[in-house]
Amino acid sequence: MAGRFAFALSVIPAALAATYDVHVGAGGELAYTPPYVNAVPGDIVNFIFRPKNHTVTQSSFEAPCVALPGGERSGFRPVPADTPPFPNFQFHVADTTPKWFYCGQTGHCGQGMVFAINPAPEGEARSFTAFRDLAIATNGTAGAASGGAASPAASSSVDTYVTPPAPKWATATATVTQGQAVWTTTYTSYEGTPPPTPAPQPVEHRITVGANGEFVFTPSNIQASVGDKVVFEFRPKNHTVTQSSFSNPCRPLADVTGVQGFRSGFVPVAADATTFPTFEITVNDTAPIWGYCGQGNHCGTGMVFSINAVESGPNNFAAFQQLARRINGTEAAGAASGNGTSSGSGSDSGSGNGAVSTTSSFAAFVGSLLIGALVAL
Ligand SMILES: *[C@@H]1O[C@H](CO)[C@@H](O)[C@H](O)[C@H]1NC(C)=O
Ligand SMILES: *[C@@H]1O[C@H](CO)[C@@H](O)[C@H](O)[C@H]1NC(C)=O
Ligand SMILES: *[C@@H]1O[C@H](CO)[C@@H](O)[C@H](O)[C@H]1NC(C)=O
Ligand SMILES: *[C@@H]1O[C@H](CO)[C@@H](O)[C@H](O)[C@H]1NC(C)=O
Ligand SMILES: *[C@@H]1O[C@H](CO)[C@@H](O)[C@H](O)[C@H]1NC(C)=O
Ligand SMILES: *[C@@H]1O[C@H](CO)[C@@H](O)[C@H](O)[C@H]1NC(C)=O
Ligand SMILES: [Cu+2]
Repeated sequence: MAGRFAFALSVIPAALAATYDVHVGAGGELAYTPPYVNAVPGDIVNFIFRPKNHTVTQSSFEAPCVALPGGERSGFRPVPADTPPFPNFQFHVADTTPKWFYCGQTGHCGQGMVFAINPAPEGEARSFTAFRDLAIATNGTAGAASGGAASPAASSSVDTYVTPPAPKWATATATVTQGQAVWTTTYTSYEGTPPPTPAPQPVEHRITVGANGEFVFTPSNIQASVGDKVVFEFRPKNHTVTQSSFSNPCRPLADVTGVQGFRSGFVPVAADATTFPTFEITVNDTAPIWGYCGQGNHCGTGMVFSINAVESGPNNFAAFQQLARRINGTEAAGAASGNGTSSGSGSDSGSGNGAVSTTSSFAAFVGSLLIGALVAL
């Protein structure tokens, strides 16, 4: 295992590898949360065992509640009530073929306590719901008769994918003092979001866009204080920096909320360029900021970034990137937030309202960041 881990580190660019936290039995429920993830080689699925006594045991699709010979298994992980830190078990994703798991505790699998990595989309024969239904139908026993393919009829209309809930936003005001300037800001916040305290000494953060020809922001998730600047530096190809929202990673913020987010527009950079154009925002608010590249399907491959994501909560950077990949850069996450209008197709529709500087001097752009009550992000 250690060897495999080292191998993964050596060949997978760190920025592309994601770790997905999956809670096992959260809230006393017989469920994995989220019930499945879409992952790419190099990613890690980090199972966190909550109280009770569960397992993570690999199975086949056909026999959801039977251990797969040679498969991964955590063994029983008894956890007394309310005793963090919780034990964990990691599964290293080596390929994109679907992987199926269940809890081996008596009766749990038969009640639908199953998990999948890279299941087929809902509606198809080997979707997560079809797998879960099969576990329930066989009541935790031997699985589908004669190991045949699952009947698509086993798939119910219940969509059990749990998109992380939209955070409950609150509106707060704070008096912000920075140097000579004092102003009252209204900002959006939720539990875990720090107050908009300006950095004693504003910092300039730099995010490289498309380094080494990869569809990636480097770094892709930063913490910044009020007053800090974030400078995006565009590398060769033709990317954008476009603000979006957690629930709709690949659509401009304005399309979803009506709030004009920042956007760089397309910034083509020649392959042999030696100076790199930049696009800059000033952080006015510690509420999380989400964004993506609007070129082609870059967003669908995970070309997204966040600023001040609350990593301890469900709406963390990894969940955001996973959502972008899951929807493959296309429509909104249906269940995510009540009014998901879903017309968009992950694009940056125009020149944008930001200024792109072709030198390293800063454009005088201040991001219009999530001011006011954004109830449905
Ligand atoms: C956990 O469950 C297993 C299987 O039912 C059992 O053998 C083991 O004693 C349990 N551990 C605790 C601490 O309850
Ligand atoms: C399912 O299995 C449990 C034992 O795990 C048993 O008590 C229960 O009666 C079974 N239910 C059905 C519908 O077969
Ligand atoms: C950059 O991409 C946009 C959108 O695909 C396209 O309209 C534009 O022509 C591209 N620019 C260059 C220089 O390739
Ligand atoms: C954003 O920050 C600037 C100072 O960097 C300040 O002048 C401006 O009023 C802030 N905007 C809001 C809406 O708070
Ligand atoms: C993702 O979208 C691209 C087009 O943008 C398409 O070519 C590709 O097949 C899609 N992949 C999946 C897994 O749907
Ligand atoms: C959400 O959609 C419903 C009906 O489609 C509409 O009545 C409501 O005003 C919408 N809410 C928002 C915040 O757009
Ligand atoms: Cu791009």
